Amino acid sequence: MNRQILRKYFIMGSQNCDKDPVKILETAALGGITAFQYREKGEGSLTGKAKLELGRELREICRKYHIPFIINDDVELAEALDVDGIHVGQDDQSVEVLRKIFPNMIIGLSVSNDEELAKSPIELVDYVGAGPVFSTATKTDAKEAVGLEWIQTLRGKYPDLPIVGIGGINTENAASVLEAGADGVSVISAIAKARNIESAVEQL
Ligand code: TZP
Ligand code: MG
Repeated sequence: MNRQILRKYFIMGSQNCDKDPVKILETAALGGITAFQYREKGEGSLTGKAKLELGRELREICRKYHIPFIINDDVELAEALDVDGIHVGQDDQSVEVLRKIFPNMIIGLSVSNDEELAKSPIELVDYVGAGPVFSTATKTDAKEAVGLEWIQTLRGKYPDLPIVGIGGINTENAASVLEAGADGVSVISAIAKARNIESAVEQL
């Protein structure tokens, strides 16, 4: 995987949007995001046919702008939307199973601490999501913030592993995440809720 796709990695589902998700993604694409994750999850999120339909529209935008489209933990949609990648957490579909089903797909895994790292098949994933770096209100069941130290620790242990920071990252603190050793920043609210989406993406 080209690690540069992690540089400005936008994550979004309809539950994160105060306006049309399709417009938000298109504006973010124009602004220069390098990857997109469709994460339809949590309170107010779509399911079933509605989730699929929105996924199709967002998939099309990513094709148009040549942005990798990654689905959050949904094997069915991974197939239906012909995605570029799938991202899973520690309690989701196992990476071992995913790698068997999708030998060539980008697979991302969230890793929040040493205990999770110890049971993670790092050799099977293309990148890890490290965090929450800072505290966040976006994910109600997010773990305690792990700080920049967790990025530094992971980078120290895995000099060549593609790493993207997540959680509470914004235009003010993004540079510190890169300085700590991450290849990029993944954000929800810093883009989805930005007053000027294009300039937010530029500043990240
Ligand atoms: N996983 C850990 S924190 C988080 C996810 C999905 C939410 C990040 O949202 P924000 O708005 O960028 O803090
Ligand atoms: Mg998950």
